[in-house]
Amino acid sequence: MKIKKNKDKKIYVIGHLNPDTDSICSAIVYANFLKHLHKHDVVAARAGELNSETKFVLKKWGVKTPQKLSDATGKNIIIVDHNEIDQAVKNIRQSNILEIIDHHRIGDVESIHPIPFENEPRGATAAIIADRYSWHRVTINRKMAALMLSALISDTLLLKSPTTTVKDRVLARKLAKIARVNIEKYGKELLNSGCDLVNHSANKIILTDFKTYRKGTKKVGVGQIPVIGFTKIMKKKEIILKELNRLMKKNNYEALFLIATDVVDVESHLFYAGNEEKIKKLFHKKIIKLDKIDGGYMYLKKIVSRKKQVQPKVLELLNC
Ligand SMILES: [Mn+2]
Repeated sequence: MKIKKNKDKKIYVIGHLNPDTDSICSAIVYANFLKHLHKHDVVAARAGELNSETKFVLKKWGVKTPQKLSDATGKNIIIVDHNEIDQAVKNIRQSNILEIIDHHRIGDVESIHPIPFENEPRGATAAIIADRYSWHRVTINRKMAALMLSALISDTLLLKSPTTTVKDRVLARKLAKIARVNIEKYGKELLNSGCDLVNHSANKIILTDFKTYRKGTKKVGVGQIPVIGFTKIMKKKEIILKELNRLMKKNNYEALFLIATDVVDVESHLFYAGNEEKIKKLFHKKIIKLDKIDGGYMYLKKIVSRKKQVQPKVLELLNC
């Protein structure tokens, strides 16, 4: 691997493609942290367009949208909230990765030099960064606390996801105090702001929060959409299944999934396209089929976390 001569001295802190609130807020709060440690050439960046929930958060707290980085070639990069090449900004292999902070499974991002790599099963990457502020005695101001709390609420669905740890709950209370918000009230407002996606096209519903997982040449993809109640998404079940099948064939996926998660009642419906026998064995749930459409969907009680509850299962599809 050869790195192009690096003229850009800046350090970009950047989250994953199809960025969510945690990816964007983690980039902002970590860039701010490094500035306090007198690293002034650090900037927060993003690998794609903001979703409506993240737009709500940045607007509410008067925070500037991070600059978009479309190609990492020759850049100094700090990766937050992911560590898989398929989820990273384009040409991450041609960049100089300086550090990784994440809360997902260990993926396939490689570095050239030994680098700090902190990965902890926490509710959000922003929670790991909040701890770092404390260790280094960097003050968390109101804005930073609000962004950290927003990321934590977003990734854990108001601390209801099984990814939420005891440390996260304690941290959320501390951050809410600094941000001067009521967690429940603000949390509901935040989660509501992300639930208009269901009104868009099937393509956008599937791909707005979409992750690809790869093993060798095989790959599976999982999108997730937050909803309040399943009425609206169920009206679109035909076009969603058709689009899942189309995208799977077009991009050579083994299988494609869409998790529609009710952020209030903490339950999901999982739509799929792919080998039915294999998918059935993964979840042991009743599959509902539609007339003349491949794929189907199932109801998943109490299942809301892609990384903890769905991804480990769908990855098994890549083992055979
Ligand atoms: Mn995250």
